[in-house]
Amino acid sequence: MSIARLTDTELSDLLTRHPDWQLRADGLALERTFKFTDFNEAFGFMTRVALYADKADHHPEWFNVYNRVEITLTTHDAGGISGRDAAMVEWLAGVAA
Ligand code: HBI
Repeated sequence: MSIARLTDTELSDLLTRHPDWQLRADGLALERTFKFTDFNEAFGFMTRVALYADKADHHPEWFNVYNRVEITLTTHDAGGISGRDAAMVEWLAGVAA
């Protein structure tokens, strides 16, 4: 299924609103590192994100070690960053304030 990519303006506005996120060097994904108190907090966060991802049918690329969770968002079906990634950035802003 092909999904539309964000326009340059939409992407720029998103990154302005959410400065914790960076654009990957190839411009095809968004990246953010989350730091928690300990592994228990980090994994609890990951559990919430997993349930969101399953419901939204939109899955992060992520890495976890102890209290650190690195999340990369891209839409494979769009070959870049789509509204689904933007929606997840907005949702995550409320989860890990
Ligand atoms: N997650 N990040 C991401 N990108 C996708 O294109 C995607 C997904 N999860 C499920 C999904 N696509 C399904 O629609 C199938 O296309 C795999």
